[in-house]
Amino acid sequence: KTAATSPSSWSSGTAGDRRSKIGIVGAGAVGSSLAYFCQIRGIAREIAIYDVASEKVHAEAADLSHGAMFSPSTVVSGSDDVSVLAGADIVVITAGAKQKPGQPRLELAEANVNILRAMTPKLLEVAPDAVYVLVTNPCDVLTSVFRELSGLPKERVMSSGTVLDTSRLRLRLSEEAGVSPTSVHAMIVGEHGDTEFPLWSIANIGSVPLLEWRNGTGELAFPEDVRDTIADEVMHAAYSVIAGKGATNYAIGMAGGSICQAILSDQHAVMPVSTILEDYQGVSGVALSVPSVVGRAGVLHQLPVPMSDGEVQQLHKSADALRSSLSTLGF
Ligand code: 6V0
Repeated sequence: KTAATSPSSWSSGTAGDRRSKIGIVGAGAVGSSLAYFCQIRGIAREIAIYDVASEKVHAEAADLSHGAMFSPSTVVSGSDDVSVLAGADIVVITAGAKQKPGQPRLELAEANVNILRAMTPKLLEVAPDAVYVLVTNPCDVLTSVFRELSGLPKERVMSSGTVLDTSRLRLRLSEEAGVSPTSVHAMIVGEHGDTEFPLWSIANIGSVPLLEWRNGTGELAFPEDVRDTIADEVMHAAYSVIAGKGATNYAIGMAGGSICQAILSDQHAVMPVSTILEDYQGVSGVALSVPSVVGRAGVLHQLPVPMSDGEVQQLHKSADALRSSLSTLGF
């Protein structure tokens, strides 16, 4: 049974490709926030949500649909039948167990791999041409696993990776520098998790190299100890939000929705999404976030940005962490 609501007869927004369909697996905190962001931005003509929890998915779709008068016209459907995702251009996977307070993301891996293994054949049957975006944690591990289970081309399998962490980093830097987060060009790369790291060596604020940015009294604003503190705060930001409210959902919903928009609008936006690397700074065969160009076909290519020797070492450390998790899981 599918709950669907007709769109209003007039559309006020054309922020994305309005003939398109976004499928979301999981109507939990993350899936429903992502749907909300896509709806109010008018990113797609249709948003379909699939979840095994029948009452929940119908209720979320109905609640979103009831905002029809206040958002660009979008059909929102929800079902416990996977066929609701039929013909989706993008499928975002948010289903699965989530991090408990203090729990490392990799501990979630086994349960979420099993969920993914069970649903992959059904997803490929109903949405064979979709670009797949993994949000469920550990998202880099699941990206590698889904690529192997699905056999899809690697450009069509990505994860939100460190896109959210990058937004957190830009917020912190913008607070320190007193400029908009959109004027901060800095990225977290590597694993979405404990080995992630900022690419400090090429970060800039309004075209000024971050390492040369000075505060009001003329002192360097971001010496090593300040950078280390900020990197640590960003890496642990999720833990304090989870401790306070049991989930992180709004910012990841916006991050995932922005990836959908970059895909459907063929933006060629540079984002640190995670895809399987092939000889990127000497790393191959695991999914990690690096600056990547995102468009209609998925990850169009990865940017060969300059990295310091230390940053290359950190990328290899992330790759080692991923390889060890994948081998523990039998991949
Ligand atoms: P939630 O609110 O518990 O929702 C999960 C949903 O998945 C529930 O509604 C379940 O019914 C549904 N579900 C479970 N099994 C299946 C299945 N087999 N088929 C369909 N639906 C199923 O969790 P929440 O939405 O908070 O988090 C979802 C996932 O996102 C977790 O793994 C989080 O760790 C992860 N996050 C990833 C982030 C990232 O940056 N990559 C950020 C935040 C959360």
